[in-house]
Amino acid sequence: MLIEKSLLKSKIENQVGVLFNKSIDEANEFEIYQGLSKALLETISKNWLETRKKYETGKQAFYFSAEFLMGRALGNNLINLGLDKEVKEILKEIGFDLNSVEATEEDAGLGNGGLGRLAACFMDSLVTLNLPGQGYGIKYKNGIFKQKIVDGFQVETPETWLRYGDVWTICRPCEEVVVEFGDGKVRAVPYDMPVIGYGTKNVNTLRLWEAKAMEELNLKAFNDQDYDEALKDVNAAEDISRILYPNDSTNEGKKLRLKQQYFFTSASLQDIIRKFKKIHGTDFEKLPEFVSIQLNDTHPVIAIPELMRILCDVEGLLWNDAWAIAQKTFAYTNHTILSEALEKWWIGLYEEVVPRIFQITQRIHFQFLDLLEEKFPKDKERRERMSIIQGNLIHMAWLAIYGSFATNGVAALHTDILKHIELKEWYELFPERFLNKTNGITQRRWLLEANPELSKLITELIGDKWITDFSQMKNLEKYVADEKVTDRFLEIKSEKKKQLAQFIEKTQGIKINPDSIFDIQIKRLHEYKRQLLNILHILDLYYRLKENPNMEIHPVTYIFGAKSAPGYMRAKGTIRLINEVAQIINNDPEIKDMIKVVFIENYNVSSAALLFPAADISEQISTAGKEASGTGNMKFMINGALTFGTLDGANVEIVEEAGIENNYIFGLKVEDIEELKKKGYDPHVPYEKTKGLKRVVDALIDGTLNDEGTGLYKELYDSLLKGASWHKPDQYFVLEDFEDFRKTQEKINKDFADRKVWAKKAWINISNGGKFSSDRTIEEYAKEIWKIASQKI
Ligand code: 26Q
Repeated sequence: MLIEKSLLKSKIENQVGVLFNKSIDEANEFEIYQGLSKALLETISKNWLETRKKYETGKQAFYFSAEFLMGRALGNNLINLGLDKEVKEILKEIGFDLNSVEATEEDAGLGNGGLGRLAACFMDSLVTLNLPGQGYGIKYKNGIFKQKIVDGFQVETPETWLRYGDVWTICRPCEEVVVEFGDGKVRAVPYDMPVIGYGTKNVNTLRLWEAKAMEELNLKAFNDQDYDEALKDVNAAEDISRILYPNDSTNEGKKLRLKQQYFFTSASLQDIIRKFKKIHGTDFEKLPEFVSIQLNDTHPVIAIPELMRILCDVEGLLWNDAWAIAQKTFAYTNHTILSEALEKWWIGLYEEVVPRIFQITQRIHFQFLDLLEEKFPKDKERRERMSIIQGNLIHMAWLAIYGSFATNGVAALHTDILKHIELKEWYELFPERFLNKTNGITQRRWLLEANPELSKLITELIGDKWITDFSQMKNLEKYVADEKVTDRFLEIKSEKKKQLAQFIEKTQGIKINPDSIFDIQIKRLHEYKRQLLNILHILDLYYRLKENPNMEIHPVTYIFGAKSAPGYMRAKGTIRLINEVAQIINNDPEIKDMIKVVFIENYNVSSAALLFPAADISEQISTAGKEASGTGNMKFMINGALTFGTLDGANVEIVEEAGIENNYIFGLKVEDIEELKKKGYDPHVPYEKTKGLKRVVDALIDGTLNDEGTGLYKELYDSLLKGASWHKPDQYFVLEDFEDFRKTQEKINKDFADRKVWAKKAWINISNGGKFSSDRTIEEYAKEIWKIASQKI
């Protein structure tokens, strides 16, 4: 045991005293949360220090990411420390309920969605595997916005997780560094968050940088009573780490965003180099032997020219030597093929923000042109397609591939599309650099913590090794014919559905039937993810039920959760549409609760933990080829939901593992779409010929539905049938896939009735989820890319 119960209890009392000068009986739940967290931090502090020292001398991997979507820390840390039961008892003794105490913690929402949450799962796996790996990012003062739904519309309000500081992070003032921009310098102040592993004493670090002005106040201006001027530099500096950009799929070439990227990568590299020099001196050829840096998408790719600057300008290396080092140090992960998401910076802006880095980027660009000329002499078209600087745009993905030793996709299908379609010519040039690393998720948070009931059953059957070796899940498969087991699964599922129903009633005021099918789509709102297809089908089902009240269906509850980028009108229109359809259906007495529609306000990591375990159906319905991997699909699977999806991203591997017959696959495949595009796709064809489709599409504009004069629904209608200069109509094939979607939903509805058969399918999914642990993913990165080995303290 890490700490005796009585000692921990007195530490909590002590911390509540230190922090708030209160006795336990005076403290409220939030104060207990803080006191308890500080007591835990104190408990692990020696191990944390020891881990840092242990890692110092060997090779380390650094995960550079603009986003870490950590969610809440306390519950997860208690479980990983094995202290959850003890602390529950301690709190009970002093008159508190652990769940209510945990609920006072704000989510650390320092990410948009999949990419940010992946980084958080990776942190958990790295430490649990005792791997010397550290995260580097930004300590945003405001994370992803809080979503309010007002009259069905999304309204954004600022998120303020740091309002009362964060008890889990510690400031390290003496490791501050200075980052220089074209218009002046700022200080980067490091804050460290401990990353606590499961069943290990190792404690890893997530280092987040906060931007501060060189001077806290312009005193002269202040004395002259020019108060705006007095704080001008302070605000300009602090703006850099003020807010997370809420875009997750469109590249906005904003100056502040570029500043954020340079700010955290420069600070992190300076930190890494300083520590390297302390141990190895100036023997920089050795850098790749001791340091691997993973670039999480293109957001931190400016690190490549920044390392060149540090090595050449500061440390005095020759260009060619420095380049060889940089190329062997960086690896790059691609998370998207959507062209609108690929980061490109306008050279004018880039030069203004980071003038020296611009010169270096230009030199890299010319050097790459020389290489191309050598390999493909006089191939002008190829040169134009592959140039790092194209016209007046800097193409960050090209810089990443050229400046690194590895480029990976995040699911098998995605990597194939990169190699053979999107990055075909790059693959031709550097075939040995391309790798696949199928994403994973941590079973500690998404099963052990989120679904203790199912976890208990699993442990009873196969022991608890699965918690750190998820391939053990396969041992569950032999119970598939044991009805005692599958019945228990059904009971647990029913319990999780009741818990979610309670939450929904409390937070949304909607009563739902726990015996209905829980059909859940939770993810960022984007056209390619096709929430529109889902809601149009629900509307069609509603109309069919109205026409034919005797139609036999099993009751279904359709649940959505999604944030839209604030400026993304079609996504916002879809949210409004979902909410309006929900209003209509939920309040129609003729429907007699056969269908219900719920939109979960402010979907985040904490509500996700309630949603995944309660699902019967996991909606993964993206246009084939568009979803790089998906990770929610994996969280549903290991909690016994069946996938209703297209053959896209990691869905392909999910059905490979669990069997296509145990899931519901529909719709166009990547090849079908290629072919259809070649033939020429006209969405008016399915619109006219698919029974009932015209009715629901027309409802967007014929007055049936009301967007309160915003034009949002007309915009959705046009996206399906009219297109625009920059895209063809229905570029995501919503109308073409409608019929198969409906047919497959009908099959699901019928199949659900046979509870025993359904339970077996769910059980097979659970038993075959082993591959989708982020432990497996991280082991692959560690062995094949970073070449690091575990270092247990
Ligand atoms: C880019 C430029 C300017 C501002 C913002 C951005 C930006 C920010 C976030 C672009 C993309 C993102 C996030 C992307 C993301 O979450 N991608 C998802 O990554 C997951 C993990 O690999 C995959 O499972 C998903 O398929 C993929 O969509």
